[in-house]
Amino acid sequence: MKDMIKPWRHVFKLDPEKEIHDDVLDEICMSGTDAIMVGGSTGVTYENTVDLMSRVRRYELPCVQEVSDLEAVVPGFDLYMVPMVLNTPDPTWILERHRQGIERYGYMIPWDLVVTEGYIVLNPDATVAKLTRAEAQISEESAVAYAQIADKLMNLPVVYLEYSGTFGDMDTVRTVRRSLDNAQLFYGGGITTAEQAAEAASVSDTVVVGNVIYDHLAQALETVKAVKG
Ligand code: 1GP
Repeated sequence: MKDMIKPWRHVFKLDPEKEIHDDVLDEICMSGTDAIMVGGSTGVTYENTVDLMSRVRRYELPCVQEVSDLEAVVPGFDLYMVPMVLNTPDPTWILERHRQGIERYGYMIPWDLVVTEGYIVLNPDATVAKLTRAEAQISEESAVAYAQIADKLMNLPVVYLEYSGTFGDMDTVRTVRRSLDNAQLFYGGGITTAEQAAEAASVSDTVVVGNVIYDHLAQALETVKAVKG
């Protein structure tokens, strides 16, 4: 089951806090993207997540939850992507939330559906950077070192370079990817055009497209072909 992410080249990330009209959701789910990821940094609740999941479930494509709040974990997703933010000095976002979740709900966690993401947050202005107090202004060498902690020391299946809200430094993304042996590299952040999507796809394994869905749907849809050819 966890291996289902391996062939993914393009993923749309939907924020349960944001309204999305049925017609827009239809275009997103029928776009040819490889999967829908449901998640956001703030305002994610059980109710808005159930609502969005059940609407996406009408389509055949995989639908996964990126877990950011314990109270909002909803049964019925294909997989649960669990971030560990590596570049924060605050253990809350590396271990503590995870410990609390396992202590409270461990008996019902479907471990075979859990995929851990080694998150490296690289846009200091992103909500996730502020929330987790990530040290986002780091050198390329540090980003590579964090990625290698995830890949080589922790054996995490996914390294996620999170530039949420701004288009990232593609040289850094390329260098990080070259430093990985096994982890799958997800890139997310600031993709608003087909060109950016193609560029990000050329230096990462999986491209995540978020906000542009809500701002410029037509451009969001173009990113699918740009990534998948
Ligand atoms: C956010 O990485 C994703 O978690 C995508 O970022 O919303 O900037 O596209 P954008």
